[in-house]
Parts: sequence; C-alpha cells; structure tokens
Amino acid sequence: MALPVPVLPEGVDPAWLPPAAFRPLGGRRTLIRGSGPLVETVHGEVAEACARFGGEVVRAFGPGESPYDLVLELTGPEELGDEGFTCVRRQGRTTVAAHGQAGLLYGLFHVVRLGEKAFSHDRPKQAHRPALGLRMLDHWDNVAVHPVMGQVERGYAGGSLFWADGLARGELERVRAYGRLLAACGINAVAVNNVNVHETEAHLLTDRIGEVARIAGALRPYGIRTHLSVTFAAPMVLGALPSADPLDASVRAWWAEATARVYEEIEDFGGYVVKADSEGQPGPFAYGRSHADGANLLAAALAPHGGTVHWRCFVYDHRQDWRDRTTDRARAAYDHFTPLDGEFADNAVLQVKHGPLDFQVREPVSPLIGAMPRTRLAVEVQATQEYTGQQRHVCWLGRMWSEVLRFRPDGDTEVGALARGGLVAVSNAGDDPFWTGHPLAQANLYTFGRLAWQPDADPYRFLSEWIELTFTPEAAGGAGEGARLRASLGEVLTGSWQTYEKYTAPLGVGFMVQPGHHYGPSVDGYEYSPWGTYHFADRDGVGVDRSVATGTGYAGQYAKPWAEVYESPGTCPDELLLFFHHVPYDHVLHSGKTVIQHLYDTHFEGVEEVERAREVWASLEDLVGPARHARGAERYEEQLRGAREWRDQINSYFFRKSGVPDARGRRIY
Ligand code: BDP
Repeated sequence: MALPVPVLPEGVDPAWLPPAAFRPLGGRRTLIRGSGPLVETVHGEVAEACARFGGEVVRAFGPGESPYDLVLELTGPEELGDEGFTCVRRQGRTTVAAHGQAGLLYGLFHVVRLGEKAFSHDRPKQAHRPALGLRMLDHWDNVAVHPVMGQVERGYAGGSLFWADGLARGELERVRAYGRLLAACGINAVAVNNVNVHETEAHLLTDRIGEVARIAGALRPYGIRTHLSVTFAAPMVLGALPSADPLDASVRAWWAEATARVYEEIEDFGGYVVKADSEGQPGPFAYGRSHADGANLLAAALAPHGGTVHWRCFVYDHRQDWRDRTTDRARAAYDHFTPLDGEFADNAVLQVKHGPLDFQVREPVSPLIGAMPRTRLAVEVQATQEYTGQQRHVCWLGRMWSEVLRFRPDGDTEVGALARGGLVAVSNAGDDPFWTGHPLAQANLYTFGRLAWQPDADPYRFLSEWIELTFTPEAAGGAGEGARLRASLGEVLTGSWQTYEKYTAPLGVGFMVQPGHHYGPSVDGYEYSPWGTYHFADRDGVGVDRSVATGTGYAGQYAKPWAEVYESPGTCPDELLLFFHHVPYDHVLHSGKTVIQHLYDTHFEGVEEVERAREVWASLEDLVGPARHARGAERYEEQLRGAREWRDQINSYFFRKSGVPDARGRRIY
C-alpha cells in the first residue's frame, strides 16, 4: 500500500517540493517494481502526482509490452550501494534502477529535479551515488524551553519541529514532511536534540526513549536515521552511579545496557552525538582520561548494534586569560586531538567544525582536517545562521561550504574526500511556516544536502536547482516573467555571503558581535572576556599574530604548502589576513588597497549591495506569492538597518583608533 504524502498544515510553505515540482510526472504512465517501506513511499509520491496532474502508476508489468514513460525499479547492481541509482532514457522510456530502496527514492527525486528534461530526449545511462555515506543535520533543539537559549539554541525559525510543551509532538505529520524535504536534497541522518544536554534532554536516552522512537518512526519512510545527543555524565545523572569514568567497568556496563534498550525501541538507531569537556559539558578529562577513552566507551556500547558515536572536537578552554597573548583558542582542537590519531574505534567519528574557531563568516579550514589520517572525521558546518545574520539577513553559504570542501589540506586531497565520517550541519529549520524564518534561508539547507551528496560539485548548480524547484519559475510567471524571477533570485542570493562579510567583519577578523546572542555589532564585545576570540585592534593596527615566528604558532599546525602560505603577511590571502597576522592599518593588501581603506570600502559597498537586493526583492511581489514576499520584505528592512549599523560602528571604531580618514572623503562619525 502506498504511503500517503504528508499533508502540510494550512499556511506552511511546501519549500522545494511544491506540488508544481511534480507536474512533469503528470499524464504519464509509471511502473514501480520492488517492495519495501521506502518503495511504498516512492509509490505514494508518484500516486499523489498522478492524482493531481493525471497519469497512472502500476506495480507490475501488465500483459504485453505496455508503453511506460517512467520505470522505477529495484533491480540495480549491487555496486550502487543502498543509496545509489542509475538513470537512462531510451526509446521513449525513462528508467531509474536502484539496488536499495533509498536509492529508488533518491532516483525519484532526481527525476523530479530534471523535470520535463527527464522525458524530453534520450539520455545515456548515468550512475549516481553519494560521495559521503553520512549526510546529517544536528538539531540544537531543547525539549523544554531553556530560560536563556529558548527552545532551539541558536534557532531563528521558531520552535522545535520535534518537541512542544516539554514532550515529543503528538502530531508528527510535519516531521514526516520535514523528512521528505530532507530526503529530496539527500540528507539521511538527523540528531534530534541539542549538543548541550540539559537534564530534561538527558532522559531521552532512557525513560523517554519512546518519544525519540516516535520521531524516528516519522522520519524513517524517507530513509532518515535518528541520532541522539547524550551527556557524558549519563551514568551519574540517569543511573545514579558515583562516576562516569570511561574505564570503570560499571560505567561501561551501564552504557552497554542503556544502548541495548535504545535499540530495542529503535532498531535502525544511528548513534550518539557527544559534546564533552566543552563549554561546561562533562567529559573524560574529569577522570584524567583521554577523549579516545571517552569516545571508545560509547563506541563499544554502540558497536554490537551497528551504531556510531559522533564525538565533537569543539574542545577548548572558555575561561582563558585574555591578557595572555600566547594562548590561542584556534589551536585547541588540533592540540587536543592529533596526538590521539589511530586510537579511536572504527565506529567513532570525530566531528570537526570546519574552521578552528566557531562558524565565523570567514575562517581558514581547520588544520585538524587532514591531520588525522587514521581516524574517521566528519566535518560540521552551521546552516543555522548564528554568526551570519540569524536568518534575518540573506546569506547563502553554499559557496563558503564549497570552498571548505574543495580545500586541499595537504595540497592534494580535498576536504570533501577526507570527511570519511560524513558532512554534518547544524540545522536552520524550525516550526516557522517557511521552515527557516527567512524564506531564502531554505537555500542553505537544500545546498547543504546536495553538497553532502557531491562535495566537489559546483554549489551554484544547487542554488539554481533550489530556485527551480521552490519557485517553479515557468509555472509562476510564464517564460518571460519566469526568466526575470530566476535571474532576480540568483542575483540576491549568489553573492550574499560576500555581501554579509563586507559589512560585518572582513579580512578574517571575525566576531565583533554582541556577546551572548551574537546578533549585531559590538566591536569589543568579546575583546576583554575569557572566550578567546580577539582582534587586538589598537592605534597602530589590527589582527591576531598566529605565525610561528612571532605569534601563537597556529600557522604551524598546517601541512605544506599552507603553513608557509599563512606564515607571512606577504603570502597570506587577503581574506584571511587578520586571522593570521597583526598588521598596521596602512599595510597594503594584494588588492593594492590599505587595510584601513579596505575596511571602509567594504562596509560602504556591503550596505549598497543590501539596498540593491532589497529593491530586487520588492520587484518580485507578483511572482513569489504574497505571504512569502511579505516575510522577505520585512526581513530585508531589518537586514538593511543591521547592515547600516554594522557599517557605522565598524567604520567609526577604526577611524577613531587609527585616525586615518577615508580616502574618498565619505562621512564617518
Ligand atoms: C557555538 C554556539 C553555542 C554552541 C556551540 C557548540 O554559540 O550555542 O553550543 O557553538 O557548537 O557556536 O557546541
């Protein structure tokens, strides 16, 4: 029996799977061959398209040669793995063949992305399979509303999709619809609660696992495995043991039993996510044990069931002495973890933030990636826009992520290939009607999934796909208006990351945000605090000396060629200069401009670019639908206000520090 396509509540944006995206399946005869729960999902999708747009779907070859337009069959070769598929069109028939059920589902979404082109002319057989086996979203959702952080820590899209009133939601249709969106961009794993595990959330592991099982049940029809963030202190918090020492036999037994019970409830449970010894979370250091001891404890509990532990590497001292210029937070992950290379169990994955600090608008790629050849690493990016405008500003991050994924830490292998443990994003979705607050922030979620499938692909291709699927330009306005819609959306999104960087904290200087919530400028907000995120601006210059010769030595954590490239201001790329060097304001960049003039110019330009984007969005009123348009328009007002605030504060600050006037004579206060 076909599984029904989830029904969205009134007013919820269908995002990149609006009914119109399925129109090309309409009026066609489709044959589906194979059985299993995900095949039923595929059947449900096609049946829904036929109900809406005409056409017919059947489950077996009828007598004689029937003229099928589309065949989706579970007969592909084993080499494709569970998630791969082939697609070919010849003699008027498009055939998708997969070995595994998930592959068939991904194959269907591939056909939807191709649209009419899937049926218009012959196509040679092409095999598709994901480069990375794990393509995951971490939700920083709290079950209970946290007094300071709200429900979704760093969430800008309303409350949690999973939890309401302190419990798993009773109605999970929207969770199923979320699973559908995720599958349509290739995501196959979700962690359903915050990495900061408070007491309520800790119980999800034991007495409240049934709630997690219900969520897992809603995501499963779309091929998504559920994971849980757990606290390292669980044996004490939940089991009343006197210790959580990873080498203690009773602690090991506790984890083994607790984990076995999890698998009784959720057979295909993915595993645990752990933030340990980080920003106040408990961890193995308390017992004089290493992070390999800690991760292996959980890996051992999960191994008999096929689960994985995702052990985060965001380990640093958040109570450092800001007067001590030799300690450097950027060094911490590498210093803690590289000595442990080779000590981690096979089912332990180290989850590394893409940059050494914390999801800034520009950071170098973490030197830890590439420095642990005998360990499985997953790379973590932040789709939720904590430091990039909190989904009130448009900031399409696909290009940034692609630069990370195509970076070659050793000058040879790309990050996308080194991330054998997968690609993970902190989710930007919530119970907001547009899923992501700003409707255009959906593009980040979509692009993330697609990049996790194919990390070396051109990210702009995925942006165009998102625009086509979400706005179906032809359907929205006919050929001429469709082209205008397409071009306008491309214009406001394509360069939005660079625009954001221009009016906030360019040249790799980072932070300068308001402490706590991290929205809006406060140049010295963290400058005299223990968090380790400094810019060291004084009357002579700005930036952090991380060279080996005279600074913190961080640049020396890279392999060649990067250690040399970053070591000297003469070779360091402009966009990272202030991350690696403290330079005078009149230091001349490769671009030929001085640092101070670059700061002034980019801040003026950034605001102008937002003004222009706001106008472009205003011109789309008739084409994007009234509710979506109104939401975007309101956000653009706020983005412009915010961009001006950033411009004025940053420019004034540096003008006053340096005393250097703007070469173009613009007014700086
Ligand atoms: C920082 C966030 C904080 C997270 C932390 C993490 O400000 O809310 O808990 O990262 O990744 O970016 O653990």
